[in-house]
Amino acid sequence: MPEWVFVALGSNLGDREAYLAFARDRLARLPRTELVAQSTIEETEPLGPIAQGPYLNQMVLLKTELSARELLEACLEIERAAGRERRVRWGPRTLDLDIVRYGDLIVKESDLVLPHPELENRPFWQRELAELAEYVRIP
Ligand code: A4P
Ligand code: MG
Repeated sequence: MPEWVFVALGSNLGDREAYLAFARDRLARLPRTELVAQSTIEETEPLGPIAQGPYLNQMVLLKTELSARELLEACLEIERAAGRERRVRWGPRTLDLDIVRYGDLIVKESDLVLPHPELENRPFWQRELAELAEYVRIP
């Protein structure tokens, strides 16, 4: 059974629009996965303790038969392909992909937490989720 999944895209380095477009394209091409809808792109002030430039944020709705862990691996691979370097936590990045919700799945592992724990602190994620919610239909 495919699952409805919300993935957050963020970029605050380089050609931010292009990195988001790259991520959408790569997510849409994943096996057993359909990109159903995308939210509007928002420019947001950086959250967290690190001085850095503003972000472009966007959310996409996927319908996928990949497991949460397979999707996480795919997201990390797409970040690497976008030249992402992991230096400081919450630091500037060409591309960040976060799985915000994977259906109703609840996970609390060291390398995967679902729903994403920052959801309640990020009004822009909540707005984007609300925008996409109308596309979720029982198959
Ligand atoms: N990980 C655990 N749960 C998840 C999940 N649900 N989705 C693990 C994706 N990854 C998950 O991430 C570290 C590890 O988190 C991953 O390897 C994965 O196993 P990372 O991307 O290397 O580190 P990070 O992004 O620096 O930290 P983190 O905790 O993911 O932070 P966020 O939430 O990504 O925040 N300001 C604005 N305005 N907009 C933003 O989008 N983003 C951040 C980064 C900071 N400030 C921001 C924004
Ligand atoms: Mg992240």
